[in-house]
Amino acid sequence: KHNRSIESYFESLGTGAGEVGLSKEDITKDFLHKLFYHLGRVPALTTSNDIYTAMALTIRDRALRKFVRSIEKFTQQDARGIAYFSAEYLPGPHLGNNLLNLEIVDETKAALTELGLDLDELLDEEEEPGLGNGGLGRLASCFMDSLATLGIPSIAYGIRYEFGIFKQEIREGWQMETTDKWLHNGNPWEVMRPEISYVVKFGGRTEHSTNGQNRYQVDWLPESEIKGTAYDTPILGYQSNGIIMRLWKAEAVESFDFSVYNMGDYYRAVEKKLRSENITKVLYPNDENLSGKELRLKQQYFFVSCSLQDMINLHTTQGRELKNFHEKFAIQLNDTHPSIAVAELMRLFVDEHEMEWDEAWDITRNTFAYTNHTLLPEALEKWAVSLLGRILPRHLEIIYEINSRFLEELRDKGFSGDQIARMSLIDENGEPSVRMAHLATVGSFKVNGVSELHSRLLKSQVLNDFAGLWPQKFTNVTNGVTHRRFLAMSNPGLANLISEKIGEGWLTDLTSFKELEKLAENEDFQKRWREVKLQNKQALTQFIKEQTGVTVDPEMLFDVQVKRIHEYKRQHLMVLHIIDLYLRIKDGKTENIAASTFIFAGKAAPGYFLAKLIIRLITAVAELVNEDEEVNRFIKVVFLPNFNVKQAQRIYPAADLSEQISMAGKEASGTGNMKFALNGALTIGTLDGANVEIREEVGEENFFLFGQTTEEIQQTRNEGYRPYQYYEENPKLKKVLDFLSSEELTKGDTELFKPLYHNLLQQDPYQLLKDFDSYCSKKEEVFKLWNDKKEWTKKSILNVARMGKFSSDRSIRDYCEKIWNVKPVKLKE
Ligand code: GFP
Repeated sequence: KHNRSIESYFESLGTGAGEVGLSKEDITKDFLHKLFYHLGRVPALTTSNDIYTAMALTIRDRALRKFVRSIEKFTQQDARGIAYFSAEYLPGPHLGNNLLNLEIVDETKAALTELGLDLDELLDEEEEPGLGNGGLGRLASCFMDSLATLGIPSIAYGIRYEFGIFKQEIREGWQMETTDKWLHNGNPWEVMRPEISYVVKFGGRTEHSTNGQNRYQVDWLPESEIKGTAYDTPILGYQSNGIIMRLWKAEAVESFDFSVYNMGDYYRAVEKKLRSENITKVLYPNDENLSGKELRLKQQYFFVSCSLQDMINLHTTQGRELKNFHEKFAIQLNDTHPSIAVAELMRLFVDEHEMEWDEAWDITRNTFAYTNHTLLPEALEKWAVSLLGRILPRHLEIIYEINSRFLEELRDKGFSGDQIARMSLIDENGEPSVRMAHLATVGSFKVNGVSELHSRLLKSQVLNDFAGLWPQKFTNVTNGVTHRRFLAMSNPGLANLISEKIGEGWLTDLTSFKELEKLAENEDFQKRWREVKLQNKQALTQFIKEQTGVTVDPEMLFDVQVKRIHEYKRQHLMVLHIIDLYLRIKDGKTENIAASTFIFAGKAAPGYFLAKLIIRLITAVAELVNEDEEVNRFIKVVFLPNFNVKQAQRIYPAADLSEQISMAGKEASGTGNMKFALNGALTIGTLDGANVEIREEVGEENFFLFGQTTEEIQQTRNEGYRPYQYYEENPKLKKVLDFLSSEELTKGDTELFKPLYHNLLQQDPYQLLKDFDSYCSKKEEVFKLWNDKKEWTKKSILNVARMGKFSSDRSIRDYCEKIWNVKPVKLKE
């Protein structure tokens, strides 16, 4: 291609032609330019979306400029690059974050003010890409932020879903799903790359032969082919350059099947095109039974194949040999969703690039690393052999080959028949299926969990046999969150107060928050800390009013649980306690209750009946409580519809208490727990996921711990847990549970919550009833402490001061050191 440096190209374009300035004047000029020449708007007809789009394009230019610069530096450094493979991303709105990272918030605000426009209104205008379900996708995006900030050469590969996670509305108390049209106004942040596209095959059969050079050759004769085209979004780092998020969109290889078209069957030709595009149409919601979801498997394979072909292309066009592939790239598999990549890379090496199996396997196994995010058996992906063989016939052969060699190795090492059956890539119980977590484990050089506890349980439970075989392969990287988005950007009040005291170094080094410890008891600082919190609560109060019509009092304790709705996360445990409070207030026993607003938000998978019923329960309790004059002086309940990143950014800064109450052993890490604590909320939580480490860091005296440990849960189960016994023996709990079928709560439809009631009394798989008392008594402590403003504030400050570990910068440094073996490249200009 060319070897002139990008810099010299820009120079040859003339002074400043390649540069985009960062001053207020530069921004104004470019913004108007975009509005008139790019969008072709005249002032009288300009809509607020036009204004937003023009500003987004103005800022994107600057982001791309940074990205181009980093590509050049990375190329010069010749460092190992990281490819992050994730079927989900939740980047959140880009504009505000890019302004922060470019350090031009004030300049942009001033430019807009001069034009009579308001930056906050513009920020509100942005539709966020909902390309993920929850924690997993948001983690991927936090990692992008840190990769970019730390200067790690990296690329984030994924799927450009046309419809992301559904939009949630509440109608008559129930969750209703509507489609998410995040692209309906266009997407100014992405750049379509028609020249970067790859063909992906599906179905058909394979043909085995020996070619002219006596080489065993397999040809895959597919039934159909689809083209994947790259859409690039620059992701900036703070005071650093940028990386790219490359998402693939599916298209027909040819827009029309001309043979069909010529025969006059126009509609069939169009239909074929539409069918191809279906692959990237929609994101699958979590917690649905995916088995048999052919389209989901196709999505996974589609994005993985495009990404691997792209990487091979990047590698070879730079004149490198494939045998060095693993030295130049590490691929991080974000859960099992992209794990078919192990078989695909083997296919590309062996079938398309004529590499010998052993060499190909060696390179493959030194390229991939796998992150596990859950121990829930229903979430560990398996694909029926029959389905996989029909969609990806060649991959099934490759998986069988990998498996037969692997099982041979186990036999040689003297593993028992039982162990071998357990470890096999093929599950022979019932309908034979491929265990994707086993494929990912066998095909990776490292496997990690996402918190200390989770990594330990991963080794002792789900992947126990593998940990015995390859102890060195297993490691832990505790999750982290970007404190730039979740504090600097979304809580400017607190960020400014902190910077005033300790400077701005924390933006790239969160451990410097330690310095705040000495201010924890300073009265003046405490006062200002509380003022900031109150302002944030006032802002949320207004938002709650707009969204739900409910008026809340910002002086009340804001007690918050926001996350996907799932039984294991136990939103309903919080509800049982609220019912208990309601009944106490009705009985006139209001002493010791701190006036509280309970705030919930989160989506339930559309097919997950009990999760949707939990939402219905929350809204029923909310209605009952909020309308009752006797009660609503003490408590209010709010369910905020359509939880997403944008909303999260309003909620965390305003929370006083963070609810992290999952059953121990079920939440792999949690990241909301970190975002709350970072914003000064105290946590009530179990010893689950990263709660354990948060408590260790902030100090046990600054954390409200309750509930059984993982071991105790297991013991309860072993002893034969009988939830009904707790119901019978605990009058308070009985009263609360019976209330679920009361006329008052159900407005006469007393059957409404019976499924939940029976579930709790008969199985209670997440042991709510057993943990109920412990939770309630911890809440008493919370109420007591809330009345002691100084103590509460002190603990709040100490929580923030000790959050250093939970920056995603630390997580990414851990990945660099423990897994990828790469060093951050300092790119600061
Ligand atoms: C999953 C796990 C969480 C974990 C994230 C990121 O998130 O415990 O923090 O992945 O590792 F369950 P969700 O999809 O449940 O939100």
